[in-house]
Amino acid sequence: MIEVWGRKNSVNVQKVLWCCEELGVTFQRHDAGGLFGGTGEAEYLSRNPTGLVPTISDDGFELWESNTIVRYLSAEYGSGTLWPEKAGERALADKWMDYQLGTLWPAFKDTVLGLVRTPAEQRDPAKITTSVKGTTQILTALEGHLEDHEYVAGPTLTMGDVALGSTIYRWLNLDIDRPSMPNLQAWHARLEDRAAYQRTVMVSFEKEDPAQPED
Ligand SMILES: N[C@@H](CCC(=O)N[C@@H](CS)C(=O)NCC(=O)O)C(=O)O
Repeated sequence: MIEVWGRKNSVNVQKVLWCCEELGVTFQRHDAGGLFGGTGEAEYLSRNPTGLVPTISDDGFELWESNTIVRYLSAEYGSGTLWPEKAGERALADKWMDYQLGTLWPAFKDTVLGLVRTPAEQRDPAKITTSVKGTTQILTALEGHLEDHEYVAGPTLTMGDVALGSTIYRWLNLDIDRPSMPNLQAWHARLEDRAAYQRTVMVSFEKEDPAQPED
């Protein structure tokens, strides 16, 4: 049985939830992080010393870092689907996962934190503008790649797409200056057709209210 710790409106937790749903593995999620707290407690820190979400346990095997979790789950439960068997295709999926975590998110983070997590009166508009512009520039690489690729590593959905989806969903849905990127938008429309994506990523990414009952 897989357990996932993390609030469901987190960009990184959503990768893991979508991955589990695509793979059809049974999992139990526990709220943690953000207003739910719990990530500073000794029990949580013993699983994940960074105090961040997500964390998983797969029958006692504990793991953190969202893209590493997506790689592990894909390898363990999705060989030939989310985990491409051919090394070249797998490397392409890996490359776009690293791009998401190491290039795209660092540029885009200030936009998301500024517009979603920061009250309007405390925002730094210049910081947000710089982030929006930098993100657009970085996304031209993905837009170009998707001109002749249905999914990032080939003709079918892989872990590469899973790592990118929740970030791109935010880029497409936040109130920001956004140039038209038709290839990226067509790719994202393919993700939107997937029930697992609708259930896990196409949900509110606004601040959660722990007082509200879970759906
Ligand atoms: N590189 C880490 C980053 C994890 C991370 O920054 N998680 C954020 C949520 S997206 C977090 O834990 N924020 C504090 C909180 O939610 O309490 C990963 O990909 O798992």
